[in-house]
Amino acid sequence: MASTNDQLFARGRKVIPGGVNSPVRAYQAVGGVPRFLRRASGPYVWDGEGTRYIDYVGSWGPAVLGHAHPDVVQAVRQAAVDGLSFGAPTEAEVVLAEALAARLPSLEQVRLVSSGTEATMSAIRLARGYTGRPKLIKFEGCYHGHADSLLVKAGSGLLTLGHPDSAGVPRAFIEHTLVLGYNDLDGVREAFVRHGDQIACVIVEPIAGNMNLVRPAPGFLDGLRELCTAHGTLLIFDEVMTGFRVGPQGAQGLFGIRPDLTTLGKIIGGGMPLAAFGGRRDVMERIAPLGPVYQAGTLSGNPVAVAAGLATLRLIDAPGFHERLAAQTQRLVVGLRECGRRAGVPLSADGVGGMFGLYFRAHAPASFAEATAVDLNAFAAFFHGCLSRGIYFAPSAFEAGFVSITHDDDVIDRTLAEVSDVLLTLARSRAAPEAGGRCSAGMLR
Ligand code: HOZ
Repeated sequence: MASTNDQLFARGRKVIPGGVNSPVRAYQAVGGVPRFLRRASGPYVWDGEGTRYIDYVGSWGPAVLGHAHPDVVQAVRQAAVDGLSFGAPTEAEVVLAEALAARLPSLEQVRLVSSGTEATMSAIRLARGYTGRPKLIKFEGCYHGHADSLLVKAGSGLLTLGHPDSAGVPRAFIEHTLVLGYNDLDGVREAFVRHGDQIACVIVEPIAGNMNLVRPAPGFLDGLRELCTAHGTLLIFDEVMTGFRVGPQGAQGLFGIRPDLTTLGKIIGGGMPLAAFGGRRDVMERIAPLGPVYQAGTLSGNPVAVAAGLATLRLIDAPGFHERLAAQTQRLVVGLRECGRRAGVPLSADGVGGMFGLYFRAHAPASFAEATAVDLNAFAAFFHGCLSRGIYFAPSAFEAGFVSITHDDDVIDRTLAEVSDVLLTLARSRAAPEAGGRCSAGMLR
C-alpha cells in the first residue's frame, strides 16, 4: 500500500510549511491528520489508504460536474498532446473569452489569468488605474485571494486560523483599504460621504462563501450598485466562487445586477489553474498593451487549462443543469436542518445554486458577526464524525460547501443518514435533551 495519511503528513511537514500548500488543508482548526488524496471520480474522493469519501469540498468549487468528468479529461488529454504551454495566443483562448462574454453580458472584454488571486489583484490595479483613485472598499469576512491590499479582515484560511490580517503586509499597503460590514449598506453610505471621490472600487463576494455562506441582504447589492454609479466608483463582483455555480450567469444573473468588473475562476478552469477578470470595455482597454495598467503572465491562457474550461462550460450548458444542481443542494440543505432538529442540535443550513453553508447555530447568519458566532467545538466533532463515516466536508467552519451534478439523491441520502448518526452521537455526548430518532431519507421528501 502507498504511504498512510499519518506518514505523508509527517514527511510533508518536514519539507512543506505545515505539510500543506494552502493553509485550510492542514486541519488546524479541527485537529487531526489531513487526508492525502490520491484520486477522485464523480462525487467521491479516495485517500492513499484506499478510503472513499463523499466529497463536499469539490476542490473548493471547480468540480461542479463531479470529479474527472470523462469529456473534460479527454479535452485535457487532447490539448496536452498538442503542447503544454506556448506563451503565445491561441484560437482556444479566443473561443473561451467569447464563451465567457456570451454568457455574462457585463463582460465586454475579458483577460485570462491563472488564479483567483491574480484576477482580483489585477482587477483592483485596473480600477485604481482607470479612476486614478487610491482607495478600495472590501467587506469583513470576504476573501479575495492573497494580494497585499486585500488581506485585511479576510475570510477563508485567515479566519479559520484566527488571525484575519496577515503579517508581512506593510501598513502603507493597506492604508487605502476600507473594511466595512457585509450587508451593512449604511456603513458603505457613510464611507462614500467621507471618502467618495477617493474610492476606486468596491469589491464584494455577491454571495459570501469564505466566512461560510452568507447571502446578501435584500437591497445590499443594489445599494452598492447605486452608490458606485453615483460616485464614479467601479463595482467589482468577485465571482470566483459563485460564477457558473449559483446559476448560468452567476450571482450577477441571479440578482440582476451589472457590475463594472467581474473576477472568475474555479469552474471556468474545470479543475485546472485558470481564472479571469473582465467587464466594461472602456475600463478593460486601460490594460497593457492598449493602456498603461500592466498585467501579464507566462501561463495566462494556458492551452490545457483553457481546454478543461471550455469542455466544462459546454457541459453545464445542458438544459436544466443549474436547476438540477440547485435541487440537489436544497435536498442536502433541507436534510441537514432536519437532522439537526431531530437530534436536538442547533444546526442550520442554507444553499444557493450549487453551494451551501452549514452552521452550528440556530439560524443561518446574515453578517460576519453572526457567521462567526458558531459552536466551533461542535463543528470539529461533527467534522471528524462525518469524516470517519466517509463524508468529506470542508475542515473549517468558515468555508462554503459545494455540491456537484453527480451528487444524486442516493449520494445525498447516504450523506444524511451518516450525518444523522453523527449528530445523534454528538447530542448524546452533550446529554442534549430532546434527542429524537435517526433521520432517514424518507423523512426528507
Ligand atoms: N482559500 C480556499 C477556500 N476558500 C482554499 C484553497 C485550498 O486550500 O485549496
